[in-house]
Amino acid sequence: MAAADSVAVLTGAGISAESGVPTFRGSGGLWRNYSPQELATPEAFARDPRLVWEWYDWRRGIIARAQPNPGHRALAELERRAGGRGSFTLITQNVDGLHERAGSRNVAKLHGDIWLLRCVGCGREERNEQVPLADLPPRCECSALLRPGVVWFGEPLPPDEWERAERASRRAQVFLVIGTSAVVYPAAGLAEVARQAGAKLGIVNPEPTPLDSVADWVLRGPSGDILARLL
Ligand code: BJW
Ligand code: ZN
Repeated sequence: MAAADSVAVLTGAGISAESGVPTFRGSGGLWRNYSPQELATPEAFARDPRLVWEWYDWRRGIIARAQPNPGHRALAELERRAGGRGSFTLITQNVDGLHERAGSRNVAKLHGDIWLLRCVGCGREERNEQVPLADLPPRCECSALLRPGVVWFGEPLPPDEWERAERASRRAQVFLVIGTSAVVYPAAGLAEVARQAGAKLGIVNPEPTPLDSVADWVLRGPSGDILARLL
C-alpha cells in the first residue's frame, strides 16, 4: 500500500467508536428508543424540531468530550507520509470533526458538520460549539429555526465535497472502507466507482459488510488497532 500513488479512504461512524461516539446502526445506536434512521430526516425535524435537536445536543456533548483515537491518528499519519499533492483523500460520512482534530487535511465531508447551524428561513450559516445549547430548538436572528448543518435522508450531498470524493475514488489505486456499514448511498457507492476504475479494495470492520464479497482484503477488527498496526 505504501507504494500506491493514490489512496482514497471512506470512513464511517465505526472509526469514532473507540473514541466513545455511538454508531448509528446496531444495538448501541438507539437513543431514547428512537433509531437514528427515524431522527435523521427532514420530516422528523418538521414534525418535532425540539426532539431532533435534543438528540443532536446529546451527541454534540459526547463529541465535545471525545478525543481522536489511534485510527484517526493513523489516517492523518498516512496522509503526511503520502506527502501532500492530493494523493491521499479522506472521504468521511462522519460529522464529528475528529479526523481534522487528528491532523487530516484533505478531507471530503459528505454528510456535513455537527458544529454548523443553518437557518431554514434565510439560509445563514454559523459555527457554534456551545454545549449544551441554551435553548432548544435554537433560532436565527431572523426568528426562523436553525437546523444542524448535516445531510439527512432524502437530501442532496454538498456538491463540491461529492465531486472531490468521486474524483478521488476514480483516481485511487487503493480504496479503503473503514468503520462503515456501507448501506447508505451514495457514499457506499464510491467503493464500486473506485473498483470499476481499477482500485484494489480493502475493508476494515469488526463485522461483515455488503462489500466484503468484492473486496481484495478484509481486515476484521476495530480500526484503532488495525490501522495502528498497518502503519
Ligand atoms: C467499527 C467499530 C470499530 C463498530 N472499528 N468499525 C440507492 C439505493 C438505496 C437507497 C438510496 C440510494 N441512493 C440514495 C438512497 C436513499 C438514502 C439511502 O442511502 N438509504 C439507505 C439507508 C437505504 N440516501 C440518501 O437519502 C442520501 N441522499 C441522497 O441520496 O440524495 C439524493 C438527492 C439528490 C438530489 C436532490 C435530493 C436528493 C443522504 C444520506 C444522508 C445520511 N445521513 C446520516 C445522518 C448524518 C447526520 C448525522 O450524523 O446525524 O449519515 S444517516 C447516518 O448513516 C449518517 C452516517 O454518515 C450514515 C452511514 O452510517 P455509518 O457511518 O456507516 O454508521 P453505521 O452505524 O451504519 O455503521 C458503523 C459501522 O462501524 C458498522 O459496520 C460496525 O460494524 C463498525 N464498527 N465498531 C471499526 N471499533
Ligand atoms: Zn435566518
